[in-house]
Amino acid sequence: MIDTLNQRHAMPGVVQFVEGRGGLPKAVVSNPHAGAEVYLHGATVTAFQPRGQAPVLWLSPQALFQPGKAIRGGIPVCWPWFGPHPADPSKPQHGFVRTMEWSFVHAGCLPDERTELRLHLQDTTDTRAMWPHAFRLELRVLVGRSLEVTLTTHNTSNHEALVSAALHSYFAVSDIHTVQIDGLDGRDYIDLTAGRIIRRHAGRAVIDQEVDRIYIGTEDACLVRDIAGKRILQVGKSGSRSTVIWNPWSAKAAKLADFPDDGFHTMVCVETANAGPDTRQIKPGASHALTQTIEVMEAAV
Ligand code: TA6
Repeated sequence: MIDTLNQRHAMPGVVQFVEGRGGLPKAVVSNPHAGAEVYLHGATVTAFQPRGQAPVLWLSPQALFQPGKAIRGGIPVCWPWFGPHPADPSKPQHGFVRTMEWSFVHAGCLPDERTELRLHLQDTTDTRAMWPHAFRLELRVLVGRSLEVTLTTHNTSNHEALVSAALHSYFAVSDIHTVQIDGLDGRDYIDLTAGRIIRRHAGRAVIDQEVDRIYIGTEDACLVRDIAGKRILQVGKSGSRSTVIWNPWSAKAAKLADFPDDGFHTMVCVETANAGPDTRQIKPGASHALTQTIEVMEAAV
């Protein structure tokens, strides 16, 4: 598999394929702007590090790199439903594509020396048993000073499809106690720590307990101010009307086998999504693109 991937897609000095953790194949990108890594498992971006910066994405040291398990960290792809299945709790949380092996279809270099990777996935007998639609998914990753990730859904079936989805990004922060998140002021959110009641957010978001919120009807970028880390992460988006904020805090972190008990101190999820009332109806033959763009701002925090 690795040899075939390198024969077809490697770009000497820029893109190469290696056996990653658990022996799973991953693409390793190195260009003048940044380094990055993408596993074919779940099409999961697990690393992004602009030159001269600390790693931007958080990856659990206890993450499981094995069939059927989602990678804990990086940018898991939640699709075709976000959270528990709306009607059948026996179906996997966050859909089924983050645990499937995607096909790597393209690696290329843009004129500005950004690196473009594309991965595809389409329906199978197993997926149709869980979700009765034909589909083709593409994940495109653009590695530059910023990281641009686009999940495009192609509804190749002959009937409308309801899709909720998320680019479930885990960001590395120096100290969660000094993190502030801008961009959510005045927005309503579904509070999953309080029985999904809807609250209205005012001001900056701080994380001082378990936080699990789906902000709805928002197309705004977020700024993750990592005061202790002396940097700001800008999380921009398009094709998305929901933003999810999550930190498990201590009790829930202790219950997650693939999450260190103290891991909540150095991560926060800011997810570009369409969930709840923002679920998308995709007509037969139509497509929808969900994009998250991550950039380290040079400005002082
Ligand atoms: O991103 C928020 C959330 O839906 C939380 O409720 C929590 O379950 C998190 O996703 C992680 O889910 P996972 O299935 O990856 O453990």
